[in-house]
Formats: sequence, C-alpha cells, structure tokens
Amino acid sequence: MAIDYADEVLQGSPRAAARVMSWLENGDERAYPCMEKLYPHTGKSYLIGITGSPGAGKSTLTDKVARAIRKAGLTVGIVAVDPSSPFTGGAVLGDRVRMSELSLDPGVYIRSMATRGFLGGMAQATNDVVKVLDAFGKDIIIIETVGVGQDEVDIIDLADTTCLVLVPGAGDSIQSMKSGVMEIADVFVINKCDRAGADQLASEVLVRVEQDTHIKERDWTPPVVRTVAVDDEGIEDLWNAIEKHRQLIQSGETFIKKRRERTNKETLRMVHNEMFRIIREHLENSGQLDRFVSDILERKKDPYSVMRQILDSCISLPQSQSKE
Ligand SMILES: Nc1nc2c(ncn2[C@@H]2O[C@H](COP(=O)(O)OP(=O)(O)OP(=O)(O)O)[C@@H](O)[C@H]2O)c(=O)[nH]1
Ligand SMILES: [Mg+2]
Repeated sequence: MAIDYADEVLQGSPRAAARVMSWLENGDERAYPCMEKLYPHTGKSYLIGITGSPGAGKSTLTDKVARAIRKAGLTVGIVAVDPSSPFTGGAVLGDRVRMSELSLDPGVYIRSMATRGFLGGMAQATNDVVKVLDAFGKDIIIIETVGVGQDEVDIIDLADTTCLVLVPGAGDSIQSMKSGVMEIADVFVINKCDRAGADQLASEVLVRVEQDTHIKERDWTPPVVRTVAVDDEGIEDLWNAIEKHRQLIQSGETFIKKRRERTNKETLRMVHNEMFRIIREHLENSGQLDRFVSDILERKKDPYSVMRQILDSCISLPQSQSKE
C-alpha cells in the first residue's frame, strides 16, 4: 500500500516531512493531496521572521534564539531562505545552524531553501514549507530571510513577529534605508554590538521609532534590542521582546486580522499561480504561444488583444466581471 505521507507527517516523521517539502520545492503534484490533508492541522505555530541585510548575523541569531526557545520548553522549526549570500561567503544553506548541536535535537527541524526554481515564487514555497512544519507540530517557526529592500519582503507577510536585524557600520544607516523597510519591524535587533557605532545606530533607530509612534497610533512600540550573537549576548532580551509581542498580538484583534489578510493573499496567490501555470502549459504545448509571438512581432497582432483573446478562451466569466 502506498505510504500516506500526510499521516506520517502528522505522526511526527521527519522523513515524511522532508519528502513533502521536497515535492513542494520541485512543484511535484503529489504535494497537493498531502497539503490538503495537512491544512486542517495548521495554524497552531507561531511564526517569527528574522530578516536583514546579507551577513547581518541572521543565521547566528536564529541559532541562538532557537536555543532560547528550546530552553523555554517549546519545539522549533527553522526555515532558512537563501541563506548563502555571495557577500559574506559564509554559511551556505543554513550550515551555521545545521552544524550546531541544534541539529541533533529532535525538537528542532531545520530546512533550507534555495531561492531559485520555484514555480509559484519564493513566497509561496516558503509559505508551503512553513505549513508542513506547522502541521508537523512545531510550536515556533523561525523564518530567516534576506529581505531588506528586496522582492522577498513579502515573505515578511508570513511572520507574526518580524525582527529586523541591523548592523553598525554596515551601510545600514537609517537614512539609506528604503522606504517601507523600517515599518516591517516588530522588533529591531542591533547585532554586532561589539563593533563601533552600535550606540549611534541604536539611537537613530530609537528616534525613528519615536517619530513613527507620533505619526500613527499603535498598540505596540517596536523595541530596540542589542545583541552580540556570536557571544550569545542579548539573546534573552531578544526572546523576551518577541514573547512580549507574541502575547500582545495573540490577545488582540491584530492577530486575527493579520491572519485573515495573510489567508486572503495566500488564496489569491495560489489561484494566480495555478491559473498561470495551466494557461502557460497549454499555450506552450499547443504551439499557440509561438504563433501569437510571431504575429505580434510582425505587427499582425498586438500583445494587448492577444492577452484578451487568451483570457477569453480560458475563462468565460460574465463580461462585467472580466473587465474589472
Ligand atoms: N563581530 C560579530 N560578528 C558576528 C556577530 N554575529 C554574527 N557575526 C558574524 O557575521 C558573519 C555572518 O553571520 P551569519 O549569521 O551567517 O549572517 P547572516 O545574516 O545569516 O548571513 P547571510 O545568510 O549570508 O545573509 C559570520 O562570520 C558571523 O560569525 C556579532 O554579534 N558580532
Ligand atoms: Mg544566514
């Protein structure tokens, strides 16, 4: 009899979890029935995003925070998205975490994801992998991602608490930061506080947080936590800050609202991805795409009406709706 991988995941098999995650990453359709079965068992994990520039110390922090979480008696899943940065030349595929003794702890599950090759995009793939870990029963899931000012920022939509890691003297000055980046942080982490300029950076961030607090009313003022991740300094403070945020948002409306927004986006994104995949496959396999492209190049047709024609032949929505 065929193995029911979803059942195995629910029973705590790390091998089954790995299998399902690989299917997800490879766009293997066997993942779908599994995910359908796993979905009712998701929504229990708390998601922490750790984001920041390449080499900011995200993996080191992830490793240390995961230990703090284990000390608190909770289990943890770690998803490292694009952890290998050409800038640091350092940890490849989460090695920094994987090499530590954490990886021997059955209460910890580590998954690295390369950023290329996902049909539905990185955000979707990460989302899916997080779901598997959620169904797998991990209390807390940490998502490490290089997300500052890049497309991956939407990964931040995933997290319940987002920690933005900044480093003194690394060009992380607040002025140079792209708009919108500061706003994503629920907790600011000034890492590498053993370096010069930490005080200045911390006060710049504080000033900025103050300003924001004046502009918009909010029930949470992002704290600024200082760490030296390599020396395990400030990790307790960071974990406490995350816990505080978790308590606040889990007790309020924000949590429900955030999760609703996330589910909304997720549903639309999945429809978008799947629809695109189906249409593209059809156009390519039937040779229609080639013909369209030739016609467009020869100016017999234009891409605008081709797009309409393709959509009209694919979906027969009422006219008023398809025009929206
Ligand atoms: N001096 C100092 N170095 C640190 C600190 N935290 C991390 N590092 C070092 O910074 C380098 C990058 O650390 P990582 O944890 O791999 O950083 P990262 O943000 O995960 O890097 P990418 O995933 O490649 O973007 C490593 O050499 C770490 O040892 C710190 O607090 N102080
Ligand atoms: Mg890393």
